[in-house]
Amino acid sequence: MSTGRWLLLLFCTTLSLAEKVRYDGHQVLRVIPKTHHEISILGNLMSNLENSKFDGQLSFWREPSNVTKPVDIMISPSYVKKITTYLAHKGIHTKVMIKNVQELINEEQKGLNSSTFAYNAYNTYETIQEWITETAAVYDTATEGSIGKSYEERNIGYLKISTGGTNKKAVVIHGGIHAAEWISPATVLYLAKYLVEGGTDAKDLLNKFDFYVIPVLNGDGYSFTWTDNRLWRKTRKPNEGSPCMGTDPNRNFATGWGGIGSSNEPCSDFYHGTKAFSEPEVAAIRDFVSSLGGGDGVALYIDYHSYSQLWLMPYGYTNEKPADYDTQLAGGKAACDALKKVHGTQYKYGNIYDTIHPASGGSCDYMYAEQNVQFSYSPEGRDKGRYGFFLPAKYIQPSGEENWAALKAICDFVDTNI
Ligand code: 0X9
Ligand code: ZN
Repeated sequence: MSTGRWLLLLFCTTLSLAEKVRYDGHQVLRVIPKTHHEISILGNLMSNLENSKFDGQLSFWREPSNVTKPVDIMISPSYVKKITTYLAHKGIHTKVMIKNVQELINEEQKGLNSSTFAYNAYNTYETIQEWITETAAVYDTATEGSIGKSYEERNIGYLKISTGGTNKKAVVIHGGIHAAEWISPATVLYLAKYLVEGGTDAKDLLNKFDFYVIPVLNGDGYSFTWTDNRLWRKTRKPNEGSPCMGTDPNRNFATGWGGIGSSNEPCSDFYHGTKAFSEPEVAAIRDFVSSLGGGDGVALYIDYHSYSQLWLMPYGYTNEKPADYDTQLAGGKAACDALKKVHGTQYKYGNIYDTIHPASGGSCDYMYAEQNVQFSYSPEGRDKGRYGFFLPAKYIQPSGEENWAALKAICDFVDTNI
């Protein structure tokens, strides 16, 4: 390569690095609150944060909810000492989960290949959409479709996997509603791989259901995590009158919209938007599930997230249990038991409100309560906080394998219980 081209390459690399948000010295601290008093102290920290007192210095990766439920807070270097001292003063113990967030990001970036698709790697929005087209071209059972467009007009593609026949109900699976949760699309792609490759197990499932797999629901946010800010969570639609962009798509559905565990502050990572379905991506999945007939056509809906290793079910907006809770819970147990058999990975299962945190306006609640999909789940994949959102790529395959076992188990369960 000529010196000129080297310099150009160096310039471009430096430029793209310089443009990205960096997290040098940012730490992730875990607090396990022991009392309701401690929860309210953490809650105050969080609302101070939303009132911009800390101006981007703190970010809650796991919000305070119940006693014994871990709270993970990412803190900028200049605030680490202040916050730990403050919490220690209040008698609250903190544990460092991640010493330097940027180091984990650097590790991850080293292994990225943004131009070719691989199941065992993290893939860009573009290569994932190409994968849809190519997979549909290769396999007879697979067809390509779209549920609509994102705010920035990215196509929200899906792969339908079906062996035909009539009266089959649908299973709708999607990843990437939260942009930073990269293991979610990666795992969902693995599930589609098993389905199209059509082993005996896949054939059994395809005799029972048609599958719709949407690898990345929030393509704008996901692309932004590759180009600008690895920790971006929300959509990318600007908010009028605010310098902050985006809405938490998993607070933008109608069920309990605007309630507990969501924020009306556009700068918050849990911002619920101006109204339910204000985000085109959220409206698109609503309309898609409706077009399949809601609960009449869809037997099972799964919205994959990370991290925490939980198999979550309705509700998130209230601590009340749905009428179908016992059956839904038994389905969750079947999924988690099967998942654990593969690599020993333990998931807990239960309603969102008690098992992770109150969350209003979520997909899982909406698909059950409003669209009448009897089995609606939001699993939180690997890990339990060691790597958080930066799960090394070598864990994609095991995550895919164990979630395939979980999918088979939940589909069998749904088939016999619907
Ligand atoms: O808070 C959320 O949206 C989910 N956790 S995450 O860390 N992935 O953001 C949990 C809520 C699960 N689902 C629904 N409320 N639908
Ligand atoms: Zn999520």
